[in-house]
Amino acid sequence: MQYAILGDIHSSKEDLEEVLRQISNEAPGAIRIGTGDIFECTISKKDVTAHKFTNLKDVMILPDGFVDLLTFVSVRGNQEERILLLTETDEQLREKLAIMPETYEVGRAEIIHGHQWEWGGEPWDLMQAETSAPITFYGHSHRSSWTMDGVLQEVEFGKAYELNKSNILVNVGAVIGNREWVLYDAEGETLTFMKA
Ligand SMILES: [Mn+2]
Repeated sequence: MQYAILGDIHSSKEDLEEVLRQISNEAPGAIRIGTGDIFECTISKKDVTAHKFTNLKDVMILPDGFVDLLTFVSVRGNQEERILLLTETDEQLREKLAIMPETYEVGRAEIIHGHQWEWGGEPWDLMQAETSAPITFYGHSHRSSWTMDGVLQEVEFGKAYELNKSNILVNVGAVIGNREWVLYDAEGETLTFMKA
């Protein structure tokens, strides 16, 4: 089974369309899965108050037709969590956000947004990850990268890397701006970074 893993879309409809087009061309049979931050929340973390908005459009970017492109499962990111925290409405989209899982399993891999982990340093990066699967796909920092046993590996777009070990962490990059995603072949145990 092949999986097309994509995330950090941040409501960028054009970038998502380009990535979905490439997935359809390069891996038409792949199951698409999101790593979260599908939507962009327009209220920053520091501006969050107890006030509850009753209109989703007041707290998020929602381009026309964007939701129609979201035909795949996604784990939730910090953007979705903030949108939920800020709103109180029976709009159907809010319910869709509320049921997004925190993690999702595919083959021997797990998918998580990654904001749950410890981030920091200069430049800002992942400090510590708590993983439970041999292979973990995440996002959050908008940088395509991967490590095996904590050692940073090369990233060449379009090249298939073998995942013959455990303790593998894969940052799938961002759809917004970079149009990056990852193709994971669970049978052949390969990983290919892609860029549309
Ligand atoms: Mn994020």
